[in-house]
Amino acid sequence: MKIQAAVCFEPNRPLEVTEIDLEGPKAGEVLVRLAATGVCHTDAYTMSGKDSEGRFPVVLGHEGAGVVEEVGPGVTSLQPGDHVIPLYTPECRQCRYCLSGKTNLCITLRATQGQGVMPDGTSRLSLRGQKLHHYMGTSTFAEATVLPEIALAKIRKDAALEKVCLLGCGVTTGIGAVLRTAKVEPGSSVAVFGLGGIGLSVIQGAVMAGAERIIGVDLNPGKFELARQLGATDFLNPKDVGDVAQAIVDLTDGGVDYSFECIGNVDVMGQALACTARGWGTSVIIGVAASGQEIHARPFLLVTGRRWMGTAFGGVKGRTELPRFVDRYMSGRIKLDEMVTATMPLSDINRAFDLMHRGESIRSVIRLGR
Ligand code: NAD
Ligand code: AHE
Ligand code: ZN
Repeated sequence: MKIQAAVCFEPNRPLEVTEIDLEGPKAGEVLVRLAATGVCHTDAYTMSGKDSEGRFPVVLGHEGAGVVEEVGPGVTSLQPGDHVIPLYTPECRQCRYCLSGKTNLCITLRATQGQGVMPDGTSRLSLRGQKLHHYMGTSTFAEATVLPEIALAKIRKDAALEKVCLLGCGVTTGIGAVLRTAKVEPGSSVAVFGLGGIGLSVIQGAVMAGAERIIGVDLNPGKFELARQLGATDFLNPKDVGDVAQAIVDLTDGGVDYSFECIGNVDVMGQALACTARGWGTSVIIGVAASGQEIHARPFLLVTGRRWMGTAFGGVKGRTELPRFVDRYMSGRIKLDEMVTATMPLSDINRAFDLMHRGESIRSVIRLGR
């Protein structure tokens, strides 16, 4: 079928919105008519050429929501008309990782996903006969996409797809990092480095966990007001303090209980560890750093009882847990509307990246329905 999609032909080149071909679903696959997609910093990261798994030409996008249009042979859990959120972290419920009870990092699709192809090694996307790569197994910057059944979370039909698309990455990642990965306890102190879509969602999670003090850190003071509305209690601009980690240690009588790096800056990751409390402080890396970069810290920080962790998709198992995240949005406990700072058609998608790079958006949502 012919669909409109935003194609990234090579790194650092604006996306081109054009008509492409989408092949129908094969065995175990599902064709989804996308209604909306958010734009996440990880899309910009891959566009920058710094992602070692970046494959071009490609249809980017991984924060979508839509409606099942067709299912391939053998698909049993979904049918046309179902509302779904694509999952870049699938859930096969059969692999060693799914069965471990310890992680959300299903392995079943990981290798082919990283190569930009479907599990059978081929692509469903092409332009005038030229193969286009899939991205993160989702390719949501398009009117429709094809995914394996195990990479779709079925959700209730009364939730606005233009909002719950944010649960396909940013908001789930931030909230999950707090509740699933760090397991923040009531009364805790928390520092959040970077107040974009991820950092603000960490703040939401920290409020849900009952954290008492939530310190937001960002170079852009324009991010502080929404952070305050969502529950941050203190703010620090690294430009105003010599040593951010020391400033947080001083503010909290020795360091925070938990910190979260939501930028992708390896130096800040070190600061985020250093600002946690001796004995139990836990720092969680969420930001994605460019290929080849490394983190550094004095081992003494770990010897003296701090823990350094990381998280992907907030440790959340999408098929099992996303329906409850949608329920929490519908009952007002998860804020999505506040996170959407711009909504635009696919033809304007490059503006979404401009807004992100200028620090003028939290999440832009691209409307994909005709
Ligand atoms: P964003 O661009 O919306 O927000 C980043 C924020 O960091 C901005 O507000 C910016 O002003 C701030 N910032 C930049 N440099 C800073 C510094 N040195 N000190 C303080 N603040 C600084 O990005 P986002 O969409 O929120 O994504 C954040 C990071 O999380 C990215 O690296 C993204 O790739 C990653 N991410 C990871 C996962 C995961 O599963 N681990 C999921 C989604 C996104
Ligand atoms: N290809 C990248 C991997 C980047 C990465 O860590 N991605 C996160 C999701 S970011 C969503 O916005 C993730 O899920 N990681 C786990 C995984 O298996 O990829 C690189 O840097 O090589
Ligand atoms: Zn993302």
